[in-house]
Amino acid sequence: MSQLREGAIADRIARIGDQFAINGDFLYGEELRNGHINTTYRACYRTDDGHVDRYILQRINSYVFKDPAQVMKNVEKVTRHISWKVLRRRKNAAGQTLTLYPARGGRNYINLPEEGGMWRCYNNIEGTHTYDVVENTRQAYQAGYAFGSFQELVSDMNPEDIRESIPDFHNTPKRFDALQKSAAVDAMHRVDSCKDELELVQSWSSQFSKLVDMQNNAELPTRITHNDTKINNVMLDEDTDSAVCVIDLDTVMPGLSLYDFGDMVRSATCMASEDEKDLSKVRMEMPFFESLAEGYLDATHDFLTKAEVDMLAFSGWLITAEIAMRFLTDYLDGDKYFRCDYPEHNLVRARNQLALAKSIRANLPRMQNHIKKLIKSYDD
Ligand code: GN1
Ligand code: MG
Repeated sequence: MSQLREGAIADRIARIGDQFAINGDFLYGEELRNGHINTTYRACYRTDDGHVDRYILQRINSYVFKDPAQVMKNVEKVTRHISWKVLRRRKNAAGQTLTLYPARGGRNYINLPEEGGMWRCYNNIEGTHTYDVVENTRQAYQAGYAFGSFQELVSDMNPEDIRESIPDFHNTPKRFDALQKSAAVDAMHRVDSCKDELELVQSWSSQFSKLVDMQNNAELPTRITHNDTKINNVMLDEDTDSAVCVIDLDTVMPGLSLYDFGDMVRSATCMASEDEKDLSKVRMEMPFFESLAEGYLDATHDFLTKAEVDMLAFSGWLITAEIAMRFLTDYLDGDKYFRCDYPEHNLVRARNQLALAKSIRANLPRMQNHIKKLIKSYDD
């Protein structure tokens, strides 16, 4: 990340910052490139009394989020509810939760067509950092604890207040249907390069509807969930690596707790990044899974149902297969959804996630046993 004091991007960051309730002189900006969807900048200002204040400026991708104003309504409610709860519970929690800054015109966001659309401004959570890939079991535990705590924090919100920001976001059978359609259309003439991957996914497809079927039969509760629980969406204290808060709230909506847990298994138990081409490095590490599950259950065992607990291990495999399908669909469609750095990027990611899904699948019995052991320890 380079600090930009002048030039086209620095000018742009300063221009966008001018639209928000920020006080001080613009010092520098930097682009944060760890998400696949939104454009994110950090902007630094020097205040009159000599402090340096940092803010996050973010453009909401309107190809992905068809109704950004609705996304912002959700985000406003969730950030306020969490701030209310955390500030009442924890001393010195000011600045440790996400807060939106007012924009010119009276909203917490502003439409700037000349800057590509809708922008918002958050506080920068100071004294924290994120990891793009997990490095040790402590980080895995903290990620599980952070997202489990998030589920508790939003559990007393009114679900009717929160709208679906992306319909059928984690509907795995629909993701499979979309992939098949894209393969049939083959708009970019890419199907020949991913025949094996399509075959593998096809061979797994009878299991894709498991969780949505259970939800439709009311065997699993619908909760307000995060839906994008990647390890790099957890802010950890930069000295102690303890979880401080979770970010990226655009997909907070009614859903299944299991997809949240599953996405953590996907992103917090493998030491290789989604971009890794050497598939021999792509595997689930059992000790990371054990710590992750422990952190998550420490925060959630009081309220999870037995059916949820029973499906935790399975959910890790399911969402990894789902995301592989989403990357593959985008590859076939011509890379419209995920930010790509080169033409086969989505194919590389899909292959990587399929390798990870295979590794998780091979470990399911061990994962299941570990969950049972943990659950028993709370009963003892
Ligand atoms: C996207 O924005 P980011 O990078 O946190 C995607 C997630 C995927 C993830 C895969 C809104 O998340 O669903 O799991 O990429 N977000 C959206 O890395 O589609
Ligand atoms: Mg995201």
